[in-house]
Amino acid sequence: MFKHSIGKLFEKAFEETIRLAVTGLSGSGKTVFITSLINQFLHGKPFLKNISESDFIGARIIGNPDLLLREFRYDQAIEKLSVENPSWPESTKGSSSIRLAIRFTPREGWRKKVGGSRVINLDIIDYPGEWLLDLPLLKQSFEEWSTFTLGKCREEPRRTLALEWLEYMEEIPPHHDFDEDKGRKASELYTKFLKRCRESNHRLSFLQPGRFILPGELEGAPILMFCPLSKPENGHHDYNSDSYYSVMQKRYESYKSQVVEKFYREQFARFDRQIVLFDALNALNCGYECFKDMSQALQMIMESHNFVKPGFMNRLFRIKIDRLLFAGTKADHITNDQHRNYEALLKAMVTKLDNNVRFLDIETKTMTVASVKCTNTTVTDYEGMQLPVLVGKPVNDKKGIQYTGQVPDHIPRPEEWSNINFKTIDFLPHRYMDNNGEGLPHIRVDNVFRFLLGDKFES
Ligand SMILES: Nc1nc2c(ncn2[C@@H]2O[C@H](COP(=O)(O)OP(=O)(O)OP(=O)(O)O)[C@@H](O)[C@H]2O)c(=O)[nH]1
Ligand SMILES: [Mg+2]
Repeated sequence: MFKHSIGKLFEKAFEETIRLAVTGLSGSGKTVFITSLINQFLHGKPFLKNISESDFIGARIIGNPDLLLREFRYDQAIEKLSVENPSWPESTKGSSSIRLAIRFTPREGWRKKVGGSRVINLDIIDYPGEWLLDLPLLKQSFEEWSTFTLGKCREEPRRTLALEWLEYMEEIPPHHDFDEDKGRKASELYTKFLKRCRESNHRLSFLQPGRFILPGELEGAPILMFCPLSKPENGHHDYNSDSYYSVMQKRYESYKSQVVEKFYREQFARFDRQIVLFDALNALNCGYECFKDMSQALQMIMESHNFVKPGFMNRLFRIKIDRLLFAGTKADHITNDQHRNYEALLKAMVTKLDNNVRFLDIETKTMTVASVKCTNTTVTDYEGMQLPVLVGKPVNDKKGIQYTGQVPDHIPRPEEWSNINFKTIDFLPHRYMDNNGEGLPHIRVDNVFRFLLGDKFES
């Protein structure tokens, strides 16, 4: 009895909260991943038993830990997967969070000796990877950012996609007095250009500022009304504080301090662990430009974790993240024999970047996962050859059997792209039936858990 109440006391005193951030570019699979992770916990015994020494007792959702964020709607996502004709959860905007309380009895350590169980509050925060692409702005003046962005717009495919915006900008001499309507139109056309980049066949990822595409609560706010602008030429030294250039410069600086810096200080700096999801298979599908652009975006995302490095960033904020996982998603879009190549490709992408970015005190890893497995691999006879193929329910295609080809095991060189015989398609999820007590089918979500959180459940 006495041991029990002491145990309760200690349990409360040592209740731990861990903030796990889940990020990735739009469509990378954040919502589906979080849904699967929560679902595995709620059906936790088999999921946890084989990944930690702890004695799992149970887990439950206890709402939203962050009053400033929307709640992550697990109930809606699982409902979509559970109905007769299941579909994927809707695309989400901005960030959201949810808290899971996980109760377990540690098998080791001094806490075990005082008896009772332990509770870990796992706060999962879903936020757009696009917002991490804004970090470099903190180091760039308006002039530098404008020069960099306008330079990128001189190259295809951006050049064509930016045409409407660039033509309009010819009507806006930077040294002229700012006109609110024209300024708004300029920023709207710039936003349209960014969205076009993302939605075109090229599916570009390196798009700044991130809030222009995913404004969250800032939709329509004047702080988002600016765009890159050339500095007035030499003959126009007389531009004043009411000119287009000056006004947009001021808004850019406000965006940096009131949006970008605020996000890093108030959210990012409080994360304990982070997973960055990216759909490298889709980038491969879309070709060289898309893949190159995604790699560049990934580099920016990696750099945003590098604050512990002494220097400029260190003065702004220090981050707590000590484990960081780069996960290639939708591994069920390829046949089993290609998983090794997918893994190697991801490793190559991250290692290449890792050479440029030193992670001090952050343990990093790459992994390929399928949060919700929708396919199986089988072998079929094709012109006398035994071909591995996927069997599942394709989204837009009646044919249930798909040959996806070879995933390159390295970053393809520009001249190799024409030889890539790889194509993935989207699949629908199978109906999820909760009544057999099992979690959603997945590939390696347990490994993700083990790397990101396993240590927290040991003692
Ligand atoms: N086959 C398969 N498809 C997946 C998986 N995860 C995500 N998808 C597909 O990818 C799409 C996007 O997944 P989401 O989880 O909504 O992606 P997101 O990152 O939350 O996207 P936004 O909310 O738009 O930022 C889904 O609608 C599915 O089509 C997976 O594990 N397997
Ligand atoms: Mg989402």
